Amino acid sequence: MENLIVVGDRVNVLVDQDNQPMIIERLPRHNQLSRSTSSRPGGKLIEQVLASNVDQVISVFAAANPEPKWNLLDRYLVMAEAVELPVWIVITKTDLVEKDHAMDELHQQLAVYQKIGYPVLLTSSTQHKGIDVLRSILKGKNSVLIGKSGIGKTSLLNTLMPGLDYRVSTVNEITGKGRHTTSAMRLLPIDEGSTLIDSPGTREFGLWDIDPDDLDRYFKDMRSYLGNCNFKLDCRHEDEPGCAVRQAVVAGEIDPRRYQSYLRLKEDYLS
Ligand SMILES: Nc1nc2c(ncn2[C@@H]2O[C@H](COP(=O)(O)OP(=O)(O)OP(=O)(O)O)[C@@H](O)[C@H]2O)c(=O)[nH]1
Ligand SMILES: [Mg+2]
Ligand SMILES: [Zn+2]
Repeated sequence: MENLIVVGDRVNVLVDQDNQPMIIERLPRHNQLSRSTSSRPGGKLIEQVLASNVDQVISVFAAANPEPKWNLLDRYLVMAEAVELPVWIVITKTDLVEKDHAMDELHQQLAVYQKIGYPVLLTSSTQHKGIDVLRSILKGKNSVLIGKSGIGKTSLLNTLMPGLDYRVSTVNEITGKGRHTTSAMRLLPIDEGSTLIDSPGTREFGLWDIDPDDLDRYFKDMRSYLGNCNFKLDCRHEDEPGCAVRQAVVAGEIDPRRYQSYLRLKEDYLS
C-alpha cells in the first residue's frame, strides 16, 4: 500500500468546504523508479517505488568523504537503463581533492563512463562550482538525485536555491558514513517547469524487476557486442568460447572493472 502515491505523481485534488485538499485520483505514471527492499532484515523482498514521472536521473557521488563506489554507480546505471532514462553523473565535494594524483585517478574512472556516453559534471557546493551548469541541466525537466547518505545531495539543493536551508549533517568521522539526514523523498520546484527530487541516501540499493538475463543489455558498453558471441544471445559472457564481450574486455574496448561489476551484479541476483 505504501506505493500508492509517490513523489512525482500527478493527482486530481478536490477541495472540500473547509478548503482542505483531498486526493481523489492518481493519474497514470509515465514511468517509475523502483528498488527492491525488505520491510525487515532477511524479510521478503518487495518493490519500493522511489519516484515517478522522472525525466532524468542525477546520480551523485562525492569525490571524497565518502569515496565514490563505482560498482554502486553501475547499479544506478542499470536501474536507469532498464527504464530508458538518461543519467548525469554528478561528482560533489571536488574541493576536498587536493592532491593532483587523486584528481587524476578520479578523472580516469570518470573517463570510463564518459567513453560509454554518460555525461559527467564536477561540482563543489562549498566553492559554488558547477552549480550554474547543474541548473541548466535541470532546466525544463523532472530530475531525481540518487546517491548514498552524506555525499552532499541536499547541499547541492541548498546551493541551487539559496534560502532553502534544508538540513544537512556531517559525515561520521569514524565510520565515514552519512547520517541519513534526509528521511523522505521530496520534490522541489527549481523554476517554472523544472523540479528536483531530493532523496534519502539508501543503505542498500537492490534492483527491482530486472531479469538477470537482461543485465548485459543494461551495460551500455556491452550492448553492441551481444549478438556477436558464438552462443549469440544465450551467452552468459563467463567462460563460453568465442564470447565477443570477453574479447572486447581483453582488447581494452570494455573496461575490465565494468565487466567485473557486471559479473558481480549477476551473482548477487543468483545468490
Ligand atoms: N567540503 C565539502 N563538503 C560538502 C560539500 N557538499 C556537502 N558537503 C558536506 O557533506 C555533508 C553531508 O551533506 P548532505 O548534503 O547532508 O548529504 P546528503 O547526500 O543529503 O545526505 P543524506 O540526506 O543523509 O542522504 C555535510 O557536512 C556537508 O556540509 C562540498 O561540496 N564540499
Ligand atoms: Mg540529504
Ligand atoms: Zn558472450
